[in-house]
Amino acid sequence: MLRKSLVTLLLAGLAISSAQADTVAQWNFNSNPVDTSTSTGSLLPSIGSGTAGTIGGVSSAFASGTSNGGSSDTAATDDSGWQTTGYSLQGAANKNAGVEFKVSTLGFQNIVIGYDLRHSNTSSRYEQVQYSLDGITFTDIAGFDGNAGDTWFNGRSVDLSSILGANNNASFAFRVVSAFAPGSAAYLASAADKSYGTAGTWRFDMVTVSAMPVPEPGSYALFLAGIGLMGTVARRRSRG
Ligand SMILES: [Ca+2]
Ligand SMILES: [Ca+2]
Repeated sequence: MLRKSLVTLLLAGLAISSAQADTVAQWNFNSNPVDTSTSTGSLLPSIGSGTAGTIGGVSSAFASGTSNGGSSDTAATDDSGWQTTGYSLQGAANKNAGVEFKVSTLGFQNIVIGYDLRHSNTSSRYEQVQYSLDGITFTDIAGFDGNAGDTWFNGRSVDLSSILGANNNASFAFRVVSAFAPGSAAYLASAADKSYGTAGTWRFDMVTVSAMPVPEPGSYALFLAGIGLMGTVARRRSRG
């Protein structure tokens, strides 16, 4: 009888540790309801809640999420991406122009950011991802190289599980901004045979925040109780 309840308790514990990541928020930028134009879309999250906006003088519109190979969005029709342009002048404002997302991670831990991004020929080749724990101060966390023009780079992923302050945080935010080429003070164009230009575009799709639910205190207690009972049984057996 005791052994049976121990097994149940341990299975409960295993269920906690092997839980699947949840999608906290996601933007597919598609019109809701769908219409017949990819140049219309939505900045409201398609899953969860949060806000999306531009920074550093960047302007935005909507454009096809399927052209040039397309993003990972599986929408069969009316698949839009979030088109951004008006980036910083050459040699100016490194890591200041791009997009910003605010997503509360209350109730979640082990935060992972993902996105798809189409680089135009003359857009900044280098992307810098930054996170914020207070929505005000942003810190570099990962950089990406978009080394081709008119091309989608899908599945960008940044694991923030080592940033404990990102867990369970109502003020969590992140940015993707244009960055100078490494070791230089100039933007490089995504296409090798083109020059960087402020009219270059970055087109985002499937911006996603995923995470693990913070286990309920009760589940932890159950799991620890199970381990404790196992220890007691083992000690009794070794004495017997
Ligand atoms: Ca549309
Ligand atoms: Ca889309």
